[in-house]
Order: sequence, then structure tokens, then C-alpha cells
Amino acid sequence: MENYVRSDLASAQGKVEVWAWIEKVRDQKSMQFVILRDRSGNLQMTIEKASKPEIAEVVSHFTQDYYVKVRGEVVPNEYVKLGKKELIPDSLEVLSKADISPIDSESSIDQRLDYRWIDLRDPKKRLIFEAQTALTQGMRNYCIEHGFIEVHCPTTIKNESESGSGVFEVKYFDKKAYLIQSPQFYKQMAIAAGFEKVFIATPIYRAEKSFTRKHATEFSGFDLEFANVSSVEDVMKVEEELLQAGLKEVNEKYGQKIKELLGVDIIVPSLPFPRVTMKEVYKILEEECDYPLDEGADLDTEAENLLSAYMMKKNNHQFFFVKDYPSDVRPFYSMHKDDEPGYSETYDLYYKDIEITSGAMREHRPDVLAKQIAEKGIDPKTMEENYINFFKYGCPPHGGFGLGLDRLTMLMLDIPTIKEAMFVFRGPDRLNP
Ligand code: AMO
Repeated sequence: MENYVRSDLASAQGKVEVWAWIEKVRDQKSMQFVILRDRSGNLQMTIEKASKPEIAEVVSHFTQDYYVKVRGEVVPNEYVKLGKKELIPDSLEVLSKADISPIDSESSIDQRLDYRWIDLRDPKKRLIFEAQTALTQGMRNYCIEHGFIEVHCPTTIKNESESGSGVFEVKYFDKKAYLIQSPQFYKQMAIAAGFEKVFIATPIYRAEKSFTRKHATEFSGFDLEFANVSSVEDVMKVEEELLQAGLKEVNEKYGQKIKELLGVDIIVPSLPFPRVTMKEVYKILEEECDYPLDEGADLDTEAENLLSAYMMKKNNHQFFFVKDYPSDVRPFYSMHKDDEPGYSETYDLYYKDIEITSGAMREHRPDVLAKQIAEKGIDPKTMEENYINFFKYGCPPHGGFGLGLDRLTMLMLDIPTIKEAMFVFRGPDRLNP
């Protein structure tokens, strides 16, 4: 019994055992040429029909995406285009048969999402998730190196935390619960618990019937919260460093491959990111973009597009912060500015032309918080036990932000829609697969 070494296709040499997909079969009169595929790459397997009739018979039934185990020898052959080597099989076993794929390169995005697992076999699509792994690794390393504790929190909650954004109701035995729209309350609770610095990676749910390139009903949040913050600037500084660390990791690990396969340059952003206040934004929109907004109004999509174009041209930077929003357009938990009535210690971060984060210094004084909750038309009593009380027994001033990982991935790789930047998309019309 000869020894075959288990190998992936890219590093296969000598006597090997490989487990691989069938990518393509060329069945000729006396020879068969089969391209095998695995994550590492492709390798040609060559069969001389006369000398290996049993193997040739099996191969003659192959269609794309059969999965096989092959034992054989890799030998040099300068006529083979693919790597100048070929695998001559001694034995071959079919581990999985494959029906003809229901999708191809002509299929619509919705057809492809119906068969997402087949769609994802394309190495270009796998690269999205390889790059995302490096992105979260870079961000996670940053958090750990800076003393953050990772917290895992429930995805169910008794109250809505983000008034204004839709919430999914779930039956919780004989009670009603909601799916979290943000880990907001839990991360602030960790600060009240004295953890000082926390991060949470969690699914987040939004019951919004939005059909845009940037909306999903469930997405992945990467949230940070930390103590001893004296202004929104302290929060923004952490976020720009975090993103720089994440993109640096992506660039080091996959920058070249992303350029080759996706044609996208990963730019590791320089610090500090450009900043603009909402008061300045109203001026820019009116004077530079001919798109006046009433002071106090939130940015609509057109304003976001015009402002992004202006900021990117002016600063030659892919990111920019918009800070000091009117309090009226921000959630109740935001700290209002002492020196500018009507404005708050809050920000949004834009990457290219889309918002990827909201962040803020929080209101940690329970009486002021209750007042702000009431101003949003919510009875503060309903939020006492699972929110306001966190701040009654001592709590450091704090702040944090919520980063949408799927939007960040989409923008980093210039993917046209969030549907393709997520492993599995969830939208108003999609609960399958
Ligand atoms: P916000 O509601 O702005 O803030 O959400 C934070 C970030 O989450 C992403 N995001 C979405 N991604 C995909 N589909 C959606 N429907 C969607 N909605 C939001 C965006 C957005 O910037 N609690 C605050 C954060 C904080 O202050 O810490 C919050 O949830 O990238």
C-alpha cells in the first residue's frame, strides 16, 4: 500500500490524495482533461482512457461541481497551461454527485440569492468574506490591545432602543419582546458595571421596508462603548484608529488579491479623518451645493450624496465625520451640548458616500435622561428597570458607536449592494435560504 500525502491543489506534488470539486471536463477520444478546484486553486487531472478504463468511465459522467477524492501522482508537464503540472490518478472516488446548477453568470441577483451557496463558490465572492475576516480581526486586535472586554448580549429586549427605526416583535411565552435594534442598552449597562471599555459583535434587527443598496432587516453590528469620555471627539478618535487598524489588516493580507480579482484599491486611511459640524454642513449645502436644508433638519439621501462628493473632493479622503447634530434628530440617549442649545455630542461617519456609523457621548444623568426620553414622547417609567436605573447607582460619563459591518464591507470592496456583501441577506422579501 503506497503512501499518499493529503494535500490541497496549489501545493500538491508527488504522490498525493486530494479532495476537490470538478470545475471542468474535456472528454476527448483517447484522453480526458479534468480541472479540479479547491480553495487553494485549480489543478489539471489527466486520464489516458486506454490505460485507466475504470476511471475514464466514471469521469465520463461528471458534470460541474461533483466532489471527488483522488489519489495519484503529480508530474511535471510543460504542455499543461495550468501550472505546468498534472495529476495522473491511480484511483478516484465520487464523494458527492451534483445536479446541473440552476444559476449561471446570466442569472438575476434574486435568482442567485435563492441559491446563495452555489453563487458563493466563485472565488471572487469568497474573497469578500476572506477580506471581512481580516477586517474584523484587525478591529478585534485593536480592541483587545487597547483593553476592551468582549461582551455577548441577548438579542431580545423589553423596549425599543432606537425610536424611529422599526422593531420586530416576538412572542416571548405569554409576554411580548423585541429583537434588538442595537446593543445600545446592553453596552451602556457594561459601563455602569465598571467594565470601562467593551465591544460587542452581534446581529441587529430593523423592521424597515427599505429596498435600497444599504438596507437589510438583519445585519452585523460591531459596537464599542467606553467610559471617561468628555466630548464626542474622544469617541471619534477611537473609531478612526479602529478603522485604520481594520483596513491595514485587510490591505496587508489581501490588498493585492483584491486588486487582482475585484479591481479595487484598499486605501488605509490616514488620521485624523476630516470632520465637519452640522452647522457647517447647512452652509456647505446651501453655498456650495445649491441644496439648502432648514437648520435643524436631518440629512436626506440627496444631501448625503452632495455632501460626500464635496468632502471627498475637498479632502481627498475616503472617510469624513459629520458631528454635532441637532438634538431633535438624534436618539434620547445622546448628550446635549452645554454651549450650543439644540445641538448634541453626536456624529455619523461616512465612508465613500454612505453612513457606516452613528456615535455619541451619552447622557448618564438619570434625571436628565428621563426628561429626554419624555421629550421623545416615550413614558420614562417604561424604561426604568431595564435602562434608566443603570445610571442611578453611579456611572462614569461614557460614549461609543455602532458600526454596520455589512455596509463597511460593501463600501470597502465597491460592491454594488449590501445583498452581496452579506453572507446571507435578509430583507423585507427574503427569508430564504
Ligand atoms: P444607527 O441606527 O445609526 O445607530 O446604526 C448604526 C449603524 O448600523 C448600520 N445600519 C444598517 N445596516 C444595514 N441595514 C440597515 N437597515 C441598517 N441600519 C443601520 C449602519 C449604521 O451607521 N445605537 C446606535 C449606535 C451608537 O450610538 O452606538 C445605532 O444603532 O452602518
